[in-house]
Amino acid sequence: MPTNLPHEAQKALAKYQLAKTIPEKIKALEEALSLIPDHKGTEKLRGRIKRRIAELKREAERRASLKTGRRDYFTVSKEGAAQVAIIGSTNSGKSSLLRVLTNAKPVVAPYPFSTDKPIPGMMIYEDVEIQLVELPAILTEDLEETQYTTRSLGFAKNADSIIILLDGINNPLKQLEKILELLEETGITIRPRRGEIVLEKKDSGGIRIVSFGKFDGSYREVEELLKNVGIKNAVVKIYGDASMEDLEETILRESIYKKTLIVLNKVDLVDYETVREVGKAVRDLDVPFLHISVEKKINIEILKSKIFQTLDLIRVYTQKDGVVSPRPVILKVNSTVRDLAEKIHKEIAEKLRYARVWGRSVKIQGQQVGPGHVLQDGDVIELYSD
Ligand SMILES: Nc1nc2c(ncn2[C@@H]2O[C@H](COP(=O)(O)OP(=O)(O)OP(=O)(O)O)[C@@H](O)[C@H]2O)c(=O)[nH]1
Ligand SMILES: [Mg+2]
Repeated sequence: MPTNLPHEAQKALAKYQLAKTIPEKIKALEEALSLIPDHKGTEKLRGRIKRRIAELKREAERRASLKTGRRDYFTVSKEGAAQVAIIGSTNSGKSSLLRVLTNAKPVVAPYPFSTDKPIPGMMIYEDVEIQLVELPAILTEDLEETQYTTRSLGFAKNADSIIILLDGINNPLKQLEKILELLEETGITIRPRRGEIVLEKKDSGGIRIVSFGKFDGSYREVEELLKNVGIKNAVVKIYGDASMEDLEETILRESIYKKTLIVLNKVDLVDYETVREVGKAVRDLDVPFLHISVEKKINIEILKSKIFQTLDLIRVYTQKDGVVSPRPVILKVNSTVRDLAEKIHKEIAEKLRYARVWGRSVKIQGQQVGPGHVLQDGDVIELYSD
């Protein structure tokens, strides 16, 4: 953030920090934008403010649509181990994909907008049930926003992960670019974060930095930046590998990270060069990529396992008196024996003493471990409590 912002612009940004409602926030940012001169040095900041305004407007629109009662029709109750939202432009093959991966039978049609509400289907991957939800198209064939864009993206924001399905025969790179913009405006980050900054505003005590990782800014720079937007007292907590840029991001917006898989469809009609180009663009984002053809059944089995991998889940199996349960318990990656116990029953967790584990997380099969032991996919666990 340039430090020589006009005083009035600084005041407007400070007002934004204090604003409580969305209209107040939009007003303060629009004011700031009008007061920040447009040149090379302010380009990034202006861009950020513009995106944040768009995001706030979208959020306001979403809330308004909830009020008018359109909510129920866009709600799908979560079932299975996780919910995955399928988004994309119209005719990209979302319904076709849902048909091959799940038990659902949505309409597949060559004309646009054949799906006008979220459609759930259950995918079975080995012994795990994963709910996939096709969302109405977020882009038209001309890659413009649709009447569903806001609601579909609002839905995706609440899902456990996202599949972006690109139509290989309709300028996929442009599609990707548009979709990334829309996600950003919705406050969804799909690039894995190297670091995380948490900003806790306080009433007194000045600026303090607490670092649990690596940070490229100096104390003075942080203080200057925060002063610029009217924050005089705060604790800045840094986790992992973070930069001054990340701090600016934290100040202006509140986006959430979503695990995402980007899939290029209709490769039966696409030349190799396009597949390569799109693949490269996606890899530059550090997001997993796969090319498929639903029609010709190319890479469908691989897609299933990628969906499971992207969710970062593990399956573990409880054992009681020597009998292993045939149904897995689904946990997040890095879950511990304690997490498992909590998932089964609060009381079991409270009385948990130790466990015996068979599988990849232990060196000796049947090893005795404490509640803090980290489990791995496929482990078998017998819990011992008081
Ligand atoms: N050649 C080819 N055509 C495909 C493939 N997948 C889907 N299609 C065709 O693309 C058209 C659109 O498919 P849908 O599954 O209805 O697309 P959608 O994304 O659900 O579209 P809307 O819900 O209408 O936005 C249909 O004519 C499909 O047969 C594929 O892998 N290859
Ligand atoms: Mg459809």
